[in-house]
Amino acid sequence: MSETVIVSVEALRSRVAAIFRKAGLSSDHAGALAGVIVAGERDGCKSHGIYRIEGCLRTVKAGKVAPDSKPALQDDGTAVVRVDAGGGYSCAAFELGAPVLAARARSLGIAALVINDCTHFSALWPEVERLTELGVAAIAMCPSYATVAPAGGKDPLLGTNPFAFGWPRGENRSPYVFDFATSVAARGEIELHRREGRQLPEGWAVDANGKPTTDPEAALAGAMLPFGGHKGSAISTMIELLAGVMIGDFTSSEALDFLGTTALAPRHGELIIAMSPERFAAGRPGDPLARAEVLFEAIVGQGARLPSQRRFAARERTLAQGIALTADEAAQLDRLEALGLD
Ligand code: NDP
Ligand code: PYC
Repeated sequence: MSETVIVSVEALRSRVAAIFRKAGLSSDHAGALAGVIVAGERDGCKSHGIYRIEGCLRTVKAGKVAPDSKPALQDDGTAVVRVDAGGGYSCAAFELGAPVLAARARSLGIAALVINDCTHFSALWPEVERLTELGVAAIAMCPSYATVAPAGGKDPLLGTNPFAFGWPRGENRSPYVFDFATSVAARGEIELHRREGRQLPEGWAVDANGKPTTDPEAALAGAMLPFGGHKGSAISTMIELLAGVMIGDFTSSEALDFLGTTALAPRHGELIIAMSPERFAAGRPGDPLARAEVLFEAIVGQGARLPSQRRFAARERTLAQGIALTADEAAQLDRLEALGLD
């Protein structure tokens, strides 16, 4: 077994933030990026963990993300709250908009946060989880860049378009959260298979000729497939419409045209909808949070697990014992620390 290096969550966060600051990102962006990347390692979500640092740095070096943009809140008191990310990474824009979104959802029952003109590479569960901490249920979605063929087709058109949902369960329980790519697997998973020299499971992708493949290189050069055939394809198309067309931002196809490569983090927008269960259930019998618990207990009672249960267990473990990095990952981190932007 290859050696591992144990690092605490806090120590890793400060090392990753320092790498980003050294590469020219403002402290706000560096801290927000380090927060989501290290949350990925902490929770055992490697496809959006530290391996993403290099792609973020490449995007800065290519001049395709504004390293010191100041996200700007546009709030006219209505149900649609907007943050213009100014071409910067999305994470700081979300941090600015989230408290306003939650407060608006609590007062109106429902509200949406539109993030425009952001560079986006991260998982969405940190966002819906944050909103559950603010007492609201939330749905988050965004396009990506065109890498997925619609069901029945063979050419990349849709993105891996992530879709996440969170439901608050009070202070003493972890929220109900799911978050998945609308492709069979996230592109990050395919990239990790490529790096580790592993074949893909069948059904993930087709090669450039539209033939099924388990070779990660051929999959990256061909097209990924939507999950659930026509059903995933339709959900992914909905995300292009709601979180691309409707919010006046790039679709996945336009994002790829803008960037010209999938080697950098894509520029587009994001849509997050927050709802207050108490406001929706007002005047109806039963407490919605208590009724939700009955449902969760019935799921778990059959021996099934709730989504994010694995993640929360990983979090408990790493917060107590630290994060185990492989020797390669530790060496890569050392190399990145020695680098500046050049
Ligand atoms: P997974 O298939 O790994 O997991 C999807 C969800 O299903 C998770 O919430 C997971 O919980 C849950 N789950 C998995 N197995 C079970 C089970 N047996 N029972 C109940 N629930 C289960 O995710 P993907 O590979 O599709 O996506 C990974 C990440 O990639 C996501 O966080 C997504 O946001 C991100 N992504 C980001 C993109 C972007 O453009 N920014 C594009 C595409 C993806 P658990 O974690 O506990 O296993
Ligand atoms: O893993 O599919 C992915 C992805 C695309 C952009 C960010 N993550």
